[in-house]
Amino acid sequence: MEKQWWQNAVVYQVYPRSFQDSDGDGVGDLAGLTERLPYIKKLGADVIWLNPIYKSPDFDNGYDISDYRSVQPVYGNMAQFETMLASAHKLGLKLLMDLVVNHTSDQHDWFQKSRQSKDNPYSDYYIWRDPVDGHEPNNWGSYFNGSTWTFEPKRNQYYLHLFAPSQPDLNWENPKVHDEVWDLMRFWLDKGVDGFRMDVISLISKPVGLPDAPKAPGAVYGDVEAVVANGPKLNDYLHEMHDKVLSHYDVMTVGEMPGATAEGAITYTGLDANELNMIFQSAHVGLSANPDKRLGKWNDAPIKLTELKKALSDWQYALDGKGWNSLFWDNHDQPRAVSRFGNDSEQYRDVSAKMLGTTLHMLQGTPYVYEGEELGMTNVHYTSLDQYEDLESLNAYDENVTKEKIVDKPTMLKYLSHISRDNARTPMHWDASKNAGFTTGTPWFALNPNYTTINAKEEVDRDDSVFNYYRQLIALRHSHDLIVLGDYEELDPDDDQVFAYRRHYNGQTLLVINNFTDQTVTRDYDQGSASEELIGNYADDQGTTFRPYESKVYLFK
Ligand code: TEU
Repeated sequence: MEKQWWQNAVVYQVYPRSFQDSDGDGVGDLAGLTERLPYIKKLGADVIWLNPIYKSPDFDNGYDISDYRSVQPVYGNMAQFETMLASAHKLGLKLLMDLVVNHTSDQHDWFQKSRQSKDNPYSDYYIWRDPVDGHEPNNWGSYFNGSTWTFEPKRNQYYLHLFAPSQPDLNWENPKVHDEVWDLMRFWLDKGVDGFRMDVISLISKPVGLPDAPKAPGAVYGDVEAVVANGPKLNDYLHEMHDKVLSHYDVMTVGEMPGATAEGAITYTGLDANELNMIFQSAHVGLSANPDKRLGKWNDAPIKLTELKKALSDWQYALDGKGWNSLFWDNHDQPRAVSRFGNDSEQYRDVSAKMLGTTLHMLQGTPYVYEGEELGMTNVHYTSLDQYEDLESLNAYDENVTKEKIVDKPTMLKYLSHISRDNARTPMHWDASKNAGFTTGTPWFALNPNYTTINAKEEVDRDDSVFNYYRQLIALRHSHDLIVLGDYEELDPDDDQVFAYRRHYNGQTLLVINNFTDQTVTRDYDQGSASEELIGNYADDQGTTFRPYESKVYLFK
């Protein structure tokens, strides 16, 4: 198959609330993003994925939409959206919107009507069930803790919400819901947007009969993902979406798919699947899950390199020639990459951030850069609960410490500081001035104090910065089909210090060697006979010696 534009692309993710404020209200906005487009262009990205900017009561920072066709006033208005889109296009940047259609906000007009009675035009837009023996209809536990069911006295029924009670799940069994979604997609596509990132799209088709989910020992609720992900009609729904909407536009799509398997991914992203272009799967970011299943992601244990290599390599092999990978270290739901997979100490932050960039950007797939990752921004290292904003983090604390007493307070605070989504949500560091140039007002969320040393102004101007290293990685991808399309060969999967792999394409070979430790190690992959060294994160080359977090990429022709 001919190379597609989205295979060659690098995506830059903008979390609008924390990117750039233009009017001093402390919240990032569309006009602020417009001002900063040249920065994204300078980095060399091709596409922007913009987290939700729609009208929302903001219980989950925009993932609870109350009107799909209007802009959240704090972000600006439709005219400012259109200006931003036109400016992006003028610079040659494409724009992906976030499509959140597993659920709406409970403030959405559809839900406001649906909850009134069992016989109004919106009654079946959501998933309603009668109580069973006076209780919830099944044992499902929500992603944001507690039951997935909330009782509505007006209907004498429960409604389903896989996330917060303020995020009721849409009923995809109802064809009217499909038509509503296709319409709202066309609304944005007709404005000229270039595609969608689809929120938890693997969860939209619920299993027949909504059976109980398996429960971990000692858990109050069942593991909903195990029974809901990749539901029976998911392929049909995605096919219909492609047929009725996507196939009529030249767009890019990426489905966020909790619970994805490689076999499933091939059916969704297969090159002839006519469903999605690629998915986000979370094998590598899920590795730190707590062995006590009740605690889910909450843990601070280090990740074993051999497991990380396996998670990434399995997906490289599985999709090669059959589907397409999305490559990411972090996003608005994950801690900062350098703090989690690298080393954010003063000594190693810079070099380990570059090493992580090298590891990821030389793989097969479409790389995603989350705002600030290109600067090596770090976790914020909070120590007290009142510093957190994110409902997932606060609910998890409440459940695990206060209600169920599974862990004590200091332990949970350690977990939060390691893995909370808030680590990624502190405002962007533009310069060393007050509030990092993010706002002239009071920021909605406190900045990471290290902005005085880690910021875009300093890095854009310095040749050997993380920013300029990412720029080179992106430029390399754009100039080598080998990096985009080459097949993948992992070297020494049992090596627990170095992640090395080769890529092969049209008689050329790429050799990528990354030292994931703070030790100096020696490795010989015959790099001495390479045609050239394409990139490395130390100024000089010491042959088979790899200094702490050293990365090298060689081309053999
Ligand atoms: O996240 C989906 C999801 O599965 C999250 O619960 C994820 O596992 C968790 O945040 C990891 O810590 C998407 C969005 O990306 C997220 O921001 C939303 O809160 C969520 O859906 C609900 O819309």
